[in-house]
Amino acid sequence: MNRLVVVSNRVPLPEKGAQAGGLATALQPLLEREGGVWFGWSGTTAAKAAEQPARISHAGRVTYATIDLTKAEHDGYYANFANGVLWPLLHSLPEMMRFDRGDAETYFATNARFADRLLPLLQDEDLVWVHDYHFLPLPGLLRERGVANPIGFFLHIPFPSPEILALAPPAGKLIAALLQADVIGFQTSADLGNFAAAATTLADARQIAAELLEIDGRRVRLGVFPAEIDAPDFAAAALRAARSPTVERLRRSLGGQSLILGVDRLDPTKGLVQRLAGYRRFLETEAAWHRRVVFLQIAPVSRQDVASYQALRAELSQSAGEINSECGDPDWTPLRLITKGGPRTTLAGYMRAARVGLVTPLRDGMNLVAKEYVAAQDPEDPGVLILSRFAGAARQLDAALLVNPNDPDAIAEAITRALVMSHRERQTRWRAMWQAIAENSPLDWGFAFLRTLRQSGAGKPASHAAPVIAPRAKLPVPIHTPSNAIN
Ligand code: GDG
Repeated sequence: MNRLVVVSNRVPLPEKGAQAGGLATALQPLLEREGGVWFGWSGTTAAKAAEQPARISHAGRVTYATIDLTKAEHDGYYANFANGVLWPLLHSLPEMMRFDRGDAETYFATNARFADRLLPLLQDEDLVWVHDYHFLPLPGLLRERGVANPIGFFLHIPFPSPEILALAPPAGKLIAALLQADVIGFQTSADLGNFAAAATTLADARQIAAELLEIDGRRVRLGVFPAEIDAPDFAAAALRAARSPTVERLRRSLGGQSLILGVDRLDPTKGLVQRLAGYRRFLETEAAWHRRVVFLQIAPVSRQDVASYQALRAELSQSAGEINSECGDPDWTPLRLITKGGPRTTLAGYMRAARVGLVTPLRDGMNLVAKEYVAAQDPEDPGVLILSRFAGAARQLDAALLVNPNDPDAIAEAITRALVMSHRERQTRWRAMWQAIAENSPLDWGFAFLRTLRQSGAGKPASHAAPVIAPRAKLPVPIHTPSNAIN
């Protein structure tokens, strides 16, 4: 096996401990088993850009290589462009986008600095696997620096229609640079289809087969690789955790009430505001369930250096306070909103204790929490998953109660339906979902991608002769956006 070099914005440095987030959940098992280099941001901002090479540390078979960001890079590349423009657009939430040309320039320049720092770490036989929206232009920037290794790219989040992506002025330039990868992977076939449409309309690619593009005489393979969890392993962890003092304490605190559970990074795409509205509607319309249910929403704070995330935190706290003060009673608090994270194994135990798993993102690449909730259930007495139809996971978990997350009434109705569902229906639905996830694992996911990358015939220098991005190129003028882009 060739050495694997993974590039992702955040690197789960062992000394920083476990962090909430799907990318690490998906990738860590592969790196730990196969070994390799994990390169990205240290999570630290420094006063000025250091010229020295990436900082190296080792744990097990993994070499971690990280660089600090300057304050300006952090703001322009990470907070404003990656999280303020690309994250909402790729989730088809354009009204949340805040574009500034200077941020876009910093995004490209910071990607170039990552490329410069990665270059000396690369060896001829390495497979380079770049992850997520922080690094859309990195494949092009690496080619421009003469990197001929196979380069794969995986997008963990959804890909929108070209009309929505085109709302970001540098959309065409981003796609052109990304097309310098040999394999580009997506969570669902819908994401892949949207990307193919963007590649042919916003860049000069030609689609020559369902999963094959051609550009400048090179072929770019596309593929669908749904991110997975190790379901049997998570089930075993949930069973163990269910007997732990922490989970036992939660159970005692419920005093026989049914637990409804949500676990999400505190992020606008996770539909938390709409979810609380749905729960409130349930409380308003189902007085018979008062004192018989408790909704625990665990929402570890995320990206608190981004202003819109701080605003969301405040908004959620306010709605939670209103629900408890207006729908609760002196002897009953219907909602517990916790913004602290916890060990993943404890979460597994909570999931097992929950009668209802409420997973209602407005849009989500996959949503591993949905799969974890299924895996955590007691097969003899499983709970019910309520899942947004706009999560990638809904394609595999179609036996969940699928809802439109924008519709509080639909969420309220699904909660009632879940609470009264017969034992038999719960088991039938759960078995179908378990079958959909039990055979897969994050290792299979990683190997499937890397197999495709190795087989793509990538890495031949002749095929990557022409640079696509001139260093410090000026941003192109905004491309034409169809007038019916979003109504
Ligand atoms: C991105 C995409 C895609 C949650 N709280 C804690 C904690 N978690 C763990 C969960 C789960 C993971 O974090 C979250 O994964 P998701 O997939 O649900 O969501 P994102 O973080 O948005 O992930 C997503 C994913 O990448 C993988 O490709 O599915 O669409 O957005 O594993 O259990 N873990 C710990 N403490 C917590 O408090 N340790």
